[in-house]
Amino acid sequence: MTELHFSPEVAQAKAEGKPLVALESTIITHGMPYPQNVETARQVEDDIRAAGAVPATIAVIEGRLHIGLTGDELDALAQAKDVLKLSRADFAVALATGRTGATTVAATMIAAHAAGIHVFATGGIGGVHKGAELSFDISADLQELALTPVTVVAAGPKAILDIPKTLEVLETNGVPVIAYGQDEIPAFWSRSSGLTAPLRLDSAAAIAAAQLARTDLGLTGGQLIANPIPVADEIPAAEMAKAITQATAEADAQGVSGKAVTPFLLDRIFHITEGRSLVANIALVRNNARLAAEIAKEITAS
Ligand code: PSU
Ligand code: MN
Repeated sequence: MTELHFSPEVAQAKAEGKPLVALESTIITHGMPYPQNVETARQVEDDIRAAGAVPATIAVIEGRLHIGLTGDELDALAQAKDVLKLSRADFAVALATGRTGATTVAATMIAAHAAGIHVFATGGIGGVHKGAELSFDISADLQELALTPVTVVAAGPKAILDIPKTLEVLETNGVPVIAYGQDEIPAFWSRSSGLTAPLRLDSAAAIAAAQLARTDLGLTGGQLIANPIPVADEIPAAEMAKAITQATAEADAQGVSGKAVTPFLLDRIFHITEGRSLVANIALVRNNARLAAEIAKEITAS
């Protein structure tokens, strides 16, 4: 069996029954530039601690599955070259061959579940890409939500995706998509998408109770919580649309495909918006971490 390597902080939290929040590492290696990536990772961990829970950043380092990273491990990963981007399909091969890889939402859910962690905070999940009817590019994150019982807090589907198709696939797979505190599904950089969310809940306690009710029913799978970006940090959808259109056209023109699509688009949008997209991204991840901590505390208390 694959051994889990717990950081001292996470090992202690587990021994004491403290609430834990999992964090992914692809956002660090493939989602943000250095040094903002490591600064954000540390800040998000601190936000979770300040809220009374314990962060567990997950990554594969030289074939070992780490649940919680030390400060040095985080620094090294944030600057490392040739880090794999691991999803369900390649996770086990990376472990078996001693590689270093960052975990996507799908792989982080698998690892969190193996470690007994029920709640996970990130920025954005993968979804159905625009043009998927031709490319078939649908993130493995969506089926993972249907399989693995972890509540994932994100800021709603990013507009680089086809949001209506993403919601359809989630519905087909029986994944509850729950907007937090509003009727509309938020769209990552902006609070509004123009689409009503399939479900709405208004408290961390209700979100925790819903996950526990799934387990009681014997249902596999988790929940997607769509937490709107704070008002002060949002970028109106119309403003982002131009950057997204340009980035998507560049990806098409350069024939970018497969795993490279999401990191390519995020990097191009960062440059086209002159860094504004990143400022909003950091604010929403921190906001998601705080809500995830509250949900984890509710689950621990129940
Ligand atoms: N969306 C973001 N930032 C990210 C990602 C998605 O806004 O960093 C990362 C996550 O790790 C997610 C992965 O699980 O990209 C999805 O990649 P793909 O579309 O190749 O499945
Ligand atoms: Mn893909």
